[in-house]
Amino acid sequence: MAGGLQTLRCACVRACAGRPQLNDIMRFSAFLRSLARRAYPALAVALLALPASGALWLEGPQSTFQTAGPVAKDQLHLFYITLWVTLILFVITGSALAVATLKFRAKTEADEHAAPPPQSHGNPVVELGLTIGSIVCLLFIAVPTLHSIKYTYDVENGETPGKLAKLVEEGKAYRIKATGYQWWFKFEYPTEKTAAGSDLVTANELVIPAGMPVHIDLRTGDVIHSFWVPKLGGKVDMIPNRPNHLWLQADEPGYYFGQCAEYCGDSHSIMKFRVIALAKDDFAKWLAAQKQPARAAAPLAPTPAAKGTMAVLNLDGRDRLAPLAGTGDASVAFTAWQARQQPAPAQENTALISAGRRLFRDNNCIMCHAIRGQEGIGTNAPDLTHVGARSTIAAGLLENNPERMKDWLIEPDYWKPSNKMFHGITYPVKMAGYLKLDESGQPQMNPTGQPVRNIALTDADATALTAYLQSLK
Ligand code: HEC
Ligand SMILES: [Cu+2]
Repeated sequence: MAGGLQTLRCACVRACAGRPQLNDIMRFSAFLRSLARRAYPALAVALLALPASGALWLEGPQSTFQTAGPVAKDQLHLFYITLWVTLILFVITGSALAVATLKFRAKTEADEHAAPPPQSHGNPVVELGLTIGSIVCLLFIAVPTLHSIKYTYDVENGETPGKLAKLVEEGKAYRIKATGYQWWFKFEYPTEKTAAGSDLVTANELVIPAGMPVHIDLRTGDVIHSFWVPKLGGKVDMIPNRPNHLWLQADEPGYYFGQCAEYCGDSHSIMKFRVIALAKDDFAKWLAAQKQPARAAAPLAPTPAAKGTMAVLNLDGRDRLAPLAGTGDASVAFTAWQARQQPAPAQENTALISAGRRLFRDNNCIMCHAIRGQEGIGTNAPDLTHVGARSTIAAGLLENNPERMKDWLIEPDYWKPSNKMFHGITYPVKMAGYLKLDESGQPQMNPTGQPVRNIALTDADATALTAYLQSLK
């Protein structure tokens, strides 16, 4: 191999200096042949390993090959059209290349020295034929593409705000607003009013009616994000100062996995969400429960006595990639989600819950998070009014169970690097999270160079907060 590289180098040097010597060319082609001898087995191993590694498996929670609604179906159909056209072109040009290479290659020493064949320039039939052929191929792709763009943009017969409003009123379509934030999603229901008269708001788990087109207005609270539910449809960008929208429909009730699909900063890859599609009655029931203020499982406790020491998360044994319930099997996740909708008062510790509610109020949590009907009033972070009824926390990253929630509350930054709960929000308003910020929005440092804590929870604090948040069904 080293000899081969040496040959390559001197062939190049001579090629630049002038005409390469015949000797170099022959040694170089011998080198290429030896490379090919080694490459074939490597290629064969790679081809065998590919399906074994699962890379060619076309199923999974975010597979676009297992569609569950008309928009995703249309997009898959378009993919297949493009695939077939390009595959046929690949086979034709690939075969022509293979035939030319094999049939006309230099087989003997004499061939290597033979004069080049007569050169031809310009052949109107070939040139016109190739041009027309290319146009036909492009049309085969372009026509369905344009059709899909139109089809997937607007709910049928809902192309204008007025027409859409009529469909929504008649119960033929549904409307939702989704806003991306670094690194979570807010979902608003403009047609559903809470008892207090505000629009219903939730986060990270989008519940929709099944079997009905859902128009989703896409906005962003900061940078560009992109909304994508592979089995249902997308992806459309959420762009600052540019209202966008899409529609999708889940044909059957179920649990679907979504993902931000536009790089948006440190924790982009774990900016996920879920879509839960419910049958008509179940959806109505869910809406009625969500419109209720937060469940008051216990009153606000009096201010607690002196604090203990801050909790330190023992990182050993905490697997950042621990699978969520139902990852890969949406029906398990759906059942788990349904089971979370009902409170279980028998298993609740009301003293702990009231202490947690007090801690929530006293630790600034209320400035970022809303808990409707109780102390939380913030709107720049996920709405927690019914957080106990969600199946995931931290934008689809962690399973929502007491252990995981406590882990998250003690050290959010370990789970989601740079997240705004730990580092504080600086846009559109400045709000300190777990770290204290200086005037410019940077973390304040103490003399030893450590960031100053604004929120520091003890282990007992985190346990009580968890009990409180879990009770919010
Ligand atoms: C500076 C604003 C801020 C403060 C203060 C704050 N949070 Fe958060 N919190 C956030 C943001 C932003 C997220 C979303 C993080 C993400 O997923 O990227 C979040 C996420 C959460 C979640 C997960 C919600 C979900 O559905 O994914 C819980 C639970 C939570 N916070 C509880 C608390 C508690 C308890 C406190 C007080 C100890 C607190 N937060 C203080 C901003 C804040
Ligand atoms: Cu994003």
